[in-house]
Amino acid sequence: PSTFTHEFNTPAFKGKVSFSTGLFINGQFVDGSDNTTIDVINPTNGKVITTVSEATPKDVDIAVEAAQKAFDTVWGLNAPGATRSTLMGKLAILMQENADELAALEASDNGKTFNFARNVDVAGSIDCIRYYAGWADKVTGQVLETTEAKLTYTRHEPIGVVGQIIPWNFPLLMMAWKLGPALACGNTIVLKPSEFTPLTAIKMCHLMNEAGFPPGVINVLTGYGGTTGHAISSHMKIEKVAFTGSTLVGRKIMESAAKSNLKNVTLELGGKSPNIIFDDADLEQAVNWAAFGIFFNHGQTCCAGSRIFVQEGIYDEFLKRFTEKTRSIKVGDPFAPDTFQGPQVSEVQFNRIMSYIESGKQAGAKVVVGGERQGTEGYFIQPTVFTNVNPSMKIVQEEIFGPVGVVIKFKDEDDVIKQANDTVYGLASAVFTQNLNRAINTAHRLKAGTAWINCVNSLNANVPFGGFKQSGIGRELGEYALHNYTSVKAVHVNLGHKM
Ligand code: TXE
Repeated sequence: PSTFTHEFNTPAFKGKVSFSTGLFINGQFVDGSDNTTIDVINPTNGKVITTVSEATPKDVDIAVEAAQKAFDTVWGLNAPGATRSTLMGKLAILMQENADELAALEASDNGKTFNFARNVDVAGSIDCIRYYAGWADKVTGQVLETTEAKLTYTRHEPIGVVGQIIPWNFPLLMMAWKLGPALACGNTIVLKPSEFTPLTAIKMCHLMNEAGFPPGVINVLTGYGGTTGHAISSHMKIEKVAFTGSTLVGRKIMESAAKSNLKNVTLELGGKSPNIIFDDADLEQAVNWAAFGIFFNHGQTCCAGSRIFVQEGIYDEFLKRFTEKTRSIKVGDPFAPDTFQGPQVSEVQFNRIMSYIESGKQAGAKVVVGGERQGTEGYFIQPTVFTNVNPSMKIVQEEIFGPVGVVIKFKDEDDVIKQANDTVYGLASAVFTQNLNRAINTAHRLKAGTAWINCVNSLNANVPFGGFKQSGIGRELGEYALHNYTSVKAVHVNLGHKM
């Protein structure tokens, strides 16, 4: 397999990084069976950073076999929870020791800033692995009282080999969200990172070997969605698939699962989350959070607060301040210390977002700030705010997944709840007000898996995350995510009932 070698010499991180970029199967780095590779692109300039091996459906078969063998011999019911917990704890420590390198890799192929990568993605991933390390020896069933002639209990058994397909917006974090609960429950894994951002996933394989995970417990296949991803979701020997990505592909995953072995499916999909700002909100805070809500991670956040609803009494003042705030956002080199927003992840995404901006302009919406590409090289886009929109516009209904927000005026609580819930999505929502009753009533009436009050984009490893409606099925994080990775067996023991 090829090797990625790079000498980082940035203000944030200096040092030589070098590792093999093969497929990770059975604890080894190997070439894909067709010997083909995928170019990894630097989104600041469109140039190739390195190549990684491309997995074929045959490689998926090989990885599944390795994962099954590991499940049957050294993992699953053969590895006590304490053993799994210890290994996961070691992995968290190694991630901590390699945090700067992981952040530099994340910034390189994703384009997010080194600072956010280090303080959000890497830090959150370490928290997540550590949190689930704590669960590994606490996954238990229940004893259920039935009759005195019976002992009845449940076992929460690991499912077996699970498939996990993740996106490019938070490459390491999404990997951690997937690995954590699956490993804690004793499953073995075949994971596919996004073809756009494979570097941190491969680095993690080196760390997992160093931590001492037995070969085959975790297998990572870099490959494309339509081939490698499809081979995972339609595999007859994979009993469960977990996916984060677009709603379009989420449907395909369910279809492949239904057409193959009816594998269990969990999905974390898109969103068009409302951010509601009432007249009595702390205006400065509301402006700051609203900007963070839509522009954090360049808008490439499934829970991005992309529809900003502002009550009529403060609408003009909010818009003035929000426009100023948006204008002040520093777009540029991900490794520069004061950059807030780097390039979008890929040319495809760049073009998609620019065409949404164009469609907003064509439909008669008003650009109050931004609305253009930034610079002439790389995939940079100006933070953009639209007003004068109506509910039928694509920019109001569809997930743009870029630094583009719409600001919409509303009258009162009933009006805004109706507008906010007028979407096929239901991932997240936010409310800004200093009135406690209004805050909680609104949060309860919104149809979304998360409701933030006076904050946005706030996540914790022990708090569940996931969508209502077309934003997904199942919950990640917290104790809730463990349910995705166990099969519940009911055991009935006869204590003396005679026939
Ligand atoms: O996502 P895809 P794309 C949304 C966002 C974005 C849009 C398109 O709106 O603009 O999706 O992004 C794998 N079988 N989100 O096209 O294709 C693919 O290789 C199995 C929201 O990049 O869904 C990658 O690993 N797998 C989102 C993963 O699916 C397939 C995060 C996600 O890619 C496959 C990303 C197939 N047929 C995008 N086709 C979120 N919820 O956070 C692709 N893949």
